Amino acid sequence: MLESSSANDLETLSAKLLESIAQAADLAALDQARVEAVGKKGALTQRMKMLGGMDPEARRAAGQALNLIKLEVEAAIATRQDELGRAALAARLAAERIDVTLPAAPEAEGHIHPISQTMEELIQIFAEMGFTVAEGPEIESDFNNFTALNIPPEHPARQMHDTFYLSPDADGAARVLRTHTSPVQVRTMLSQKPPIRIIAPGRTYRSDYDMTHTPMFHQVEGLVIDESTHMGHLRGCLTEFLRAFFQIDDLPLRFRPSFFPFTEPSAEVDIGCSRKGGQLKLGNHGDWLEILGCGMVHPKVLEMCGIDSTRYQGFAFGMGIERIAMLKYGIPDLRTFFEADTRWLKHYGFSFLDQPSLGLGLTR
Ligand code: 2NM
Repeated sequence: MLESSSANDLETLSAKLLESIAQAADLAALDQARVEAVGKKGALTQRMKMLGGMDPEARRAAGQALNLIKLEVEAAIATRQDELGRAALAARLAAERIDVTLPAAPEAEGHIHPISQTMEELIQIFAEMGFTVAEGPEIESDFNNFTALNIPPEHPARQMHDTFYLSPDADGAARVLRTHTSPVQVRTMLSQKPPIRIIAPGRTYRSDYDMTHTPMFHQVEGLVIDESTHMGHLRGCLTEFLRAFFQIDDLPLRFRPSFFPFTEPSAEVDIGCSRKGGQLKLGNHGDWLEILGCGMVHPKVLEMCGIDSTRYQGFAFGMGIERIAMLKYGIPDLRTFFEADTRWLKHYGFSFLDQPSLGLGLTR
């Protein structure tokens, strides 16, 4: 026992413990070395326990020596722990290194649908002319969609095979998928006092499907009501809009007499074009292309919508958004608008980062 605490023996033990601490390859090995040195049954702990059986002289010398070794061992453990921690961090940093100079991985890019783009463009133009955007539900009452617009019961638009009829509402009133956005104008007239200056863009539905018709399509209609609004205002407004939208400053317009139940007089508007070589080109080229319908709001419509037709008058117009989008952007086939083909969208769609200039070009 006494022998095992000799100075020589302690030196050997100390060297052995320090060596195994220095050699510990990771934190687990280091902890193992710590347990073997200063753990409950560690070499130093065991020797400390032996001190009690020694005579005082030897105990003091051996105790001092053991304490020194213990301090040395504990310092070595702390040092090695620090080294291993740094090495682990360095390894992690090396493994997780990011080269910020590498080009970004390509992202799938979305596109704005031509209908959305066209709506934004026309809203911008009408907004600059003082119009606000009005909206309404796609499921409408028969009254708002037909009756208030002076559409007679025998009118073809009212036929079952032209309109999507829904089950009646709780009060038994007939309901339809709106066949135009005019019910939005009806709601506006019923709820607001003139002057009124709104456009109503949105989805509309008709039971029709062929080369040039889809059961769901988009319209924008406009309504202006004031005390002295006249057809000259209608002409000026539509001229300004069509020239701004198609970005053709000298685009000619032609108003032809027509008929709608909700306007009197009514007109259809043609814009100048050329069809030379089977290619359609808009502009002042002598030929004409029908583009929209319009007229002065029928007094009966004003009255049914709660507006005094002896005091107020106004104009309205309506056009198909697919149609003007096809003309502006050279999209040949209507049905492709609704096929959700991402290759088509990539070709005809618009980038969020590359918006063409919009509006009338006014400075704000
Ligand atoms: C058109 C053509 C002519 C129109 C009329 C109205 C209302 F509600 F004020 F009576 N809204 N829209 C109208 C007039 C629509 O689309 C070709």
